[in-house]
Parts: sequence; C-alpha cells; structure tokens
Amino acid sequence: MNRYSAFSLLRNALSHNRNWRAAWRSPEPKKSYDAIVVGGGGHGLATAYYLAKEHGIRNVAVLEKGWIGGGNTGRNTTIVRSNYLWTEAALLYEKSMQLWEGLSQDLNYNVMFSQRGVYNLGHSLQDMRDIERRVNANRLNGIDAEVVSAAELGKAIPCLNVSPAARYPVLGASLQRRGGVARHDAVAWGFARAADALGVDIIEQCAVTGIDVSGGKAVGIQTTRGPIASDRIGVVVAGNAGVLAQMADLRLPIESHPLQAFVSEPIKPVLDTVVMSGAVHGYISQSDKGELVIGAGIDAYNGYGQRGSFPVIEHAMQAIVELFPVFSRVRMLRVWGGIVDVAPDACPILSKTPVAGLYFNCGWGTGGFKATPGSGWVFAHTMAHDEAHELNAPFSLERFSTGALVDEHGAAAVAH
Ligand code: FAD
Ligand code: PYC
Repeated sequence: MNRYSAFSLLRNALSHNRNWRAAWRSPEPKKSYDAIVVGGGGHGLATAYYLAKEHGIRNVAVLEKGWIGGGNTGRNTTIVRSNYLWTEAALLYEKSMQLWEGLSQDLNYNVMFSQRGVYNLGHSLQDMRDIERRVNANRLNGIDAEVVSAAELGKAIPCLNVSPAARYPVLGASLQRRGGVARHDAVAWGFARAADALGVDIIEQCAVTGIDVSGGKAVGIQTTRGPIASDRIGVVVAGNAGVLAQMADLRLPIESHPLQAFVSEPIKPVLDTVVMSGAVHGYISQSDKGELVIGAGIDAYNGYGQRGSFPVIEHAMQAIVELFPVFSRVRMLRVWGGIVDVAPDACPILSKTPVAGLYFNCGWGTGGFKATPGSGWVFAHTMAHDEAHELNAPFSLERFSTGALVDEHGAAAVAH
C-alpha cells in the first residue's frame, strides 16, 4: 500500500504519528569517519549528499550544533537567481541554478522551487547603465537576462509605484525569468533525507569545539559528544566561520554581520514575482501562504546575536512602502536575524587551507541560499579530490594574497 495514501495519513493521525518513519536517522557519532562536514545548513547537507552521490564517499558525518537548517538556511528570504556580473561568479551561480531546476526530482522531495522571475530595480541613470552592463554580461555567459522599462514594470507588477514623482523613481529593472524562490526548510530536509538514505550520519545537537591538527594535517575534531577522528574535514558554518578557523589557528578575511528579514500577516495573492532594490534597501516576494516576505540590508556592526537593530527595520519598511504604497496598512507578524559571513569582494570562499585535509566553505554573505546545491556540488568535489573544481578555483583563499578578487558588491544587490 502507498504509505502516503489517505488511509495511511488517517492511521498515523489516530496513532499520534507513532509509526511515522523519521525522514533521517539520529545516530550516535562513530569514533571516525572518512569525511566530516561541520555545519548542518543547506550547504553542509548538500556537500554530504554530493560526497556520497557523486564521489562514493558514504562514511560521512554532518555535525550540527543545533538543528539542521536552524542557521541562515532557515532564516533567509529564499531568493534564487544567477545574474552575477563577472564570469567566475556567474558560472558558479548558474551551475547552482541548473541543479535547482532538477532538484525536487533528484532528491525526490518537493523543494517548491518556483521560477516566478526576479526583478532588480534601477533608480538612477547609473543604476540603469550598471543593469545594462550586467544583462549583457549575463547573456554572453548564456544566462537569461532582460532589461525592462518602467512602463513594462508597471504592467507586469500593477502594485509597484512607477510614478516619476516618487522620491527615488523607478527607471527600469533587470529581469531574470528563471530566477525565483524555493522553500528553505524543504531544501535542508530534502538534502538531509537523501544524504541519510546514502548512509550519511546526520548528528544534531553536536557542537564542534576544537579542530585537531598534527604535523600540519587535520586529524580530527573535538565535539560536545566526544572526539571524532577524520583526515578530511569540511567546515560550512556561515557566520561562525571565523570562530572555527581560530580553532585551527587560521584567520579568515570574513566579517560576521546580522541580516534581518520579516513576514507580514497573510493577504490575498497580489505579488507573483520577486522585486529587489539595492538602492532603497529592500526586497520582497509573497509566500504561498500569502505572507509578504521582506528583507533588509545588513546591520553595519559585527556580531553573533541572531537579531538586528530597529533603525534597519524602519529603513527597510520605508523602502517597501515607497515602492508599494498599497502595503502601508499591512501588519507585520515576525522579524528575525541571521549572521552572515561577508568577504571583502562579496564572493564566497570555497577552499583548501594551509592545514592539509581542512577545507572551508564560507563567505556567502547575504546571498548563499541561491547557491546551496552548486556550493555543495563543487565543495564535495574539492573535498573528494583535494583539489578545487574549475568552477570554484577562483574562490580559493589565495585570491586575498594575489589580489585576484571577484568584486560582486553590485550583483549582491543587498546593501553592505
Ligand atoms: P547556515 O544555514 O547558517 O548553516 C551553518 C550551520 O553551522 C548552522 O546550522 C550552525 O548552527 C552550524 N554551526 C555553527 N557553528 C557550529 C559548530 N561549532 N559546530 C557545529 N555546527 C555549527 N541568500 C540568498 O541567496 N537569497 C536570499 O534571499 C537570502 N536572504 C537572506 C536573508 C537573511 C535574513 C539572511 C540571514 C540570509 C539570507 N541569505 C540569502 C543568505 C543565505 O541564507 C546564506 O548564505 C546561506 O543560507 C548559508 O547557508 P549555510 O548552509 O552555509 O549556513
Ligand atoms: O542574494 O538575491 C540575494 C538576496 C536576496 C535577499 C538577500 N539576498
């Protein structure tokens, strides 16, 4: 009998879900693994999944100090796009986009990827020149991109204020039709279930407290559930990357900042696409439940508390009400923050380190949700072969000494 049938659902409901099979096991940590991934966010889980699926490395543990997806993965505004300016970044994010396009089928789990289009608004002649440049660059890289006028925007998004009388009038936008949103929790759960099915141990409530290095090589880690040996350790902890690096006597060029988001009460469907404005500092989409999902620019100070300050909330609300005056009377339900790991060029670090067998995946800052599958895919390659894939070779730590930075502050599209 199909276990998802109505009968099965009824039986589970009447038995208080006692026989409901857990989507992933909850094993005790083993004494050693062929590979350890520290951090059970989307990127860590995707890394473990692709290590098992693409490279046959299945004796793998994912160690998560809290619950999987409880970090930035479950706190973001779920925008997915690949419209970055420079070829190095565009190809990495486009690899991710291609994986998103088959992800629900690959994981056999509905991640609710909805390609409803992403608009990045321009409010000045300089914005519009930058938009044209980025759209042309995207097309040269085979990535779908269009420039749309204010009049076209007004037709496509009737509740957007395109009046020339606005404080920062909307002059046009870039549009990536293949961009959109996905259900963030489902991404973590889908990767977790699929990795577990391939033999990966997902261990929650297990904080890494030390990294053991001997003779310049990683040999294991210390955790709140005892020591675990491994000579292949990938650290994927976003805003905590600097803390983990310190455990191996490394320093990363990363700053940790709060980034806030909000949801409103649910309202009837009114916005069927994603709108971002880096100039007025706000972005918005509407969830399937009807809530407006809204995000802000980063809080400028450094910190590790998963909350931000009131002026940033006020600023983002002003931006959204200016763009969408019709939302001025919608009530907000919740606000929260995540800690984002910002690198000097607003690009990720996917790299080997001076410690053999120790790898870092971080620096995604305000924009790593969209990269979740691609990041896991290239990082698994790096950990499996002790060598970067050509897609992540430009994102090694060496770039901070050679100066070969890939400046994506513009396409990051969130105020830094
Ligand atoms: P996380 O999901 O943070 O996972 C890291 C995990 O490591 C955490 O679960 C943490 O508990 C664990 N950890 C930390 N220290 C330890 C330790 N010592 N031992 C064990 N585990 C540890 N990106 C987009 O592309 N689009 C968006 O719309 C978008 N909006 C955002 C909005 C907000 C408000 C925020 C905060 C971020 C947003 N981002 C967005 C960025 C995106 O969320 C992140 O870049 C991405 O989710 C990072 O995923 P991750 O798996 O690397 O990190
Ligand atoms: O990178 O697209 C993005 C993004 C949107 C909101 C926060 N980051």
